[in-house]
Amino acid sequence: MSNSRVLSGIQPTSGSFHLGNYLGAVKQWVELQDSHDAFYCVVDLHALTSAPDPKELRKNTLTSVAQLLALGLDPERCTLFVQSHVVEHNQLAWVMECMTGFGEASRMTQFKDKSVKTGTDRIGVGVFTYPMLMAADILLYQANQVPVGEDQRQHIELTRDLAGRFNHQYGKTFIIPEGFILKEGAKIYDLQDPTSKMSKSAESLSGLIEILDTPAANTKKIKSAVTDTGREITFDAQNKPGISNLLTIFSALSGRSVAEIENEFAGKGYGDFKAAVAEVVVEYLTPVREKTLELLDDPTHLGQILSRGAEKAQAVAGKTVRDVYDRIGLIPRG
Ligand code: ATP
Ligand code: LTN
Repeated sequence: MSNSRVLSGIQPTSGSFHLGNYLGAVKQWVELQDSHDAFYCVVDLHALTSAPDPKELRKNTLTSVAQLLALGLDPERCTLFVQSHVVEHNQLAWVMECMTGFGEASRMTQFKDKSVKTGTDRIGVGVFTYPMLMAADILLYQANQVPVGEDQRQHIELTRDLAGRFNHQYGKTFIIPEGFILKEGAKIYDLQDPTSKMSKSAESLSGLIEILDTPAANTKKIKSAVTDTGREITFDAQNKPGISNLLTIFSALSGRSVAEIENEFAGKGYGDFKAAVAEVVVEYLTPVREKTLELLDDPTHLGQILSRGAEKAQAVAGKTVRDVYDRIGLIPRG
């Protein structure tokens, strides 16, 4: 393991992660555990910006943790914790808010998009300050790299600006993190609308492969995936987005190259191909689903893992906050 540190977070905003979350984010997290000092958090405070039902939030937080473990995060090889268990996130977030310009925060596209949809009167202030909490998540741990999807690039830029601004004003305190923006190839599209990304906010769930859905449900969704005109199984994102998306999924989960799969299915029909994709997906996800359910059956064990994760995280975060408070002139309690 190198000394290089990575940190990333995922929101507990649904009852199951989907295949896009896994192939676009969590799969890389699992790989980075071996090469980096890795910190991963389930960002429940960020999830509050969508005003979740308390019972749902509790359930989704534990289910997120269980899925991350089932997908391959290993508490012996990474630090896995829940954001709200480490109070330093809120402490540093406030300092970051005080260093961010109103105009600067107003230019964040995620906020702009959401305020157009919700209306500026009704949008929560938490959506506005979301990027400063995210900056705190990253800077607390002195992370060198932050593995995220393309949609988070602007937030990473803000984090870098804030870290630089703080260092300039108060002396070198923070490592300036680099985005580790995941490759376009890791983007998975909706099975029914293969030009839009697979997303839990899609209008219909029929194009979404959920990690925790039953094998029968996922098989059905794959078999009714939209395909393209023509009959060849070839990768052509422009003209054959449906088949290309299924090829990406098949390849990522089987570890076989797209060319190899194209060869195997030369001369065969879409029906055969979709049945094979369904088989690979079900074979991959069934043990993950079973492991997740097994972990959820033992909340005491999950609690112990999270408690140890929070302790390890807090040891690092506490040190950063003490240093920051001291530099900005907050006196210690004594
Ligand atoms: P929403 O669209 O409602 O914002 P989402 O389903 O895209 O939600 P997020 O919680 O925003 O999920 O994403 C969690 C992680 O999964 C992020 O790192 C994101 O980049 C990644 N991710 C989400 N959807 C996809 C996808 N279709 N392909 C690849 N990566 C994805
Ligand atoms: N905003 C991110 C989730 C997130 C995050 C972080 C990612 C919150 N804090 C810190 C990386 C580092 C998202 O919506 N995917």
